[in-house]
Amino acid sequence: MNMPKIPLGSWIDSLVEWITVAFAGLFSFITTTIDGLLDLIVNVLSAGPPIVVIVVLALLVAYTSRWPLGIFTLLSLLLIDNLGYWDSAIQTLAIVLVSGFLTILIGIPIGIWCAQSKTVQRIVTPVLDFMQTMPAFVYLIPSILFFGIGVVPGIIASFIFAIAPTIRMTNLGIQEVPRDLIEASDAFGSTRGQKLLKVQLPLATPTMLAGVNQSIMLALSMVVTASLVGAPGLGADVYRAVSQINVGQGFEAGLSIVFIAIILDRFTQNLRKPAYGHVVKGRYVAALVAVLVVGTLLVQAFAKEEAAPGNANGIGAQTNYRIIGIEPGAGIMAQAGNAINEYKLDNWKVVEGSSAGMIAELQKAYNNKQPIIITGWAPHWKFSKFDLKFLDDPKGVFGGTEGIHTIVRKGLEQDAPGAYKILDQFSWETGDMEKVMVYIEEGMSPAEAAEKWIDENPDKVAEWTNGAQKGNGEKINLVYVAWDTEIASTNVIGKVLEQNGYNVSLSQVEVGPMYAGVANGSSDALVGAWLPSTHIEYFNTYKDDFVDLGLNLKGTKNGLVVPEYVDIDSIEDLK
Ligand code: PBE
Repeated sequence: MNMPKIPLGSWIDSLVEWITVAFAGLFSFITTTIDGLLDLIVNVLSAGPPIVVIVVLALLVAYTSRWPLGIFTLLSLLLIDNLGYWDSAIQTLAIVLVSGFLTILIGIPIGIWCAQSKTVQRIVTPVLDFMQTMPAFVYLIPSILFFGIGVVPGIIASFIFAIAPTIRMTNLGIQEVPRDLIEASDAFGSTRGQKLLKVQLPLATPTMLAGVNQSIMLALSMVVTASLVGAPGLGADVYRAVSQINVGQGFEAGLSIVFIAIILDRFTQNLRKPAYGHVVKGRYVAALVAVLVVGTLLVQAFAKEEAAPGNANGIGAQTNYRIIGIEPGAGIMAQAGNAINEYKLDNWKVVEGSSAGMIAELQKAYNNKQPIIITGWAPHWKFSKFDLKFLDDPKGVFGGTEGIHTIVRKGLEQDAPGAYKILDQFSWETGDMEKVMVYIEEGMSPAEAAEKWIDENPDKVAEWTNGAQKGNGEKINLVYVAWDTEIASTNVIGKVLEQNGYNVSLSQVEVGPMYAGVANGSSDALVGAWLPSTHIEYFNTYKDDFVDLGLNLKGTKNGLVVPEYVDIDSIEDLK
């Protein structure tokens, strides 16, 4: 029997779309609040020279967790600073602290409620199970739509992923309060509130804090994931290292995360009973920290008044000086970085994330007619769906028009001559590729779209397969990055190879790994080498270890792209 597919995915899509519109006000409120909170923490931590902040933090950790951990904190933070990851570490710390704060703010009341009502507990428990088992990646998708690209969707996703232990342990802690103590407090006629505040919560505190500690550690484990949607910090450093295959940088940033994890873990474990609590009372230390924080903020507030940036209504102020970028390893990201230098756009930054995240952000801005600047490339379906324009690039930083090459591993010609020939003869035009992209954008799966295009263009395909010997089920692996252009081309050529007797698999990877995979022979080919400028670094790194089969498409273009309604025309206008 042929059961129709239940359209669960499209129901969720419509639901999310509806929520995005209906609660737009709420979401922008949340975004502003969280952003503000983060800025606050980052500002305080980056106020003085790193050494001062590091010493203060080390003293604080020593106070709660004894001097050896204080020394460890001192040395490890100094090392982080020395390696050049201090700013990232501050960002990461701020992200984790805000997620932790939100978990306490929301998790503890829910935990208390669960402890007080069996019905609530029965509803909440499976929800928590669901939240913890659903891959955290999935939360990123609606988060981008609701909160836009940047750190906020990352925090929200971390928060959803991390809140469960706080709720569970609060509930558990309160339920574990011995019956006789409850009976005693009842016998003395205490109200529910008194019972909760004076008996249950104090006795439950150690268990609750164990939950908070776990939540914070879970939030920290999310920082790399969060960087996919543009959250800055050590997570982004790790992601960038993967994207560019930079082993050393990956290790350094990873090590910094480990240090921060150890420090945060011990610190939160000992917060309730500071190791030197008998020497100085906890509340004095807390008061001192509060004075330091507030003092720093006040000083900064005064200092800022004077240094207000130039044009308050310019495109920079309207877009928060953000250029919405894509995967950190993409060639266009390096070009955008160069553009910032060449055009002296000192205030501007390029937000790292993913192509899909960039599109979501574009869609959102476009719907609200808000100004936005993205890193964009053609061919791309976005030009047929939205009214967009490239900003002029008088200095030629984005390399003018170029093309896309096919690159195969050494030895493919001998091992699978037919496949080699087809890959070599593969060549099409921007209009062809655009068609496939539009089919996909309209809802077809990439494989279906590729098949449809192949059915519609038998002549072109015949030229590619002309004279190629049929395969005998040999395995061919194609690597690609999840850029719309490469999704289209790789699926089309993959299908063609399959129809010619090859057993084709496609692997989606990051940019660096795409090149490295073909160079070390673990993958057979890639059809997404943007040359001569976009991928020149990768190309030069690996060029001796693979075979460049030349162009499969001409006339591509990279640059900064804005919607037509944004009234600037050149990158120079960003100044
Ligand atoms: N792109 C699309 C890629 C190549 C394909 C322009 C985003 C890049 O910048 O590396």
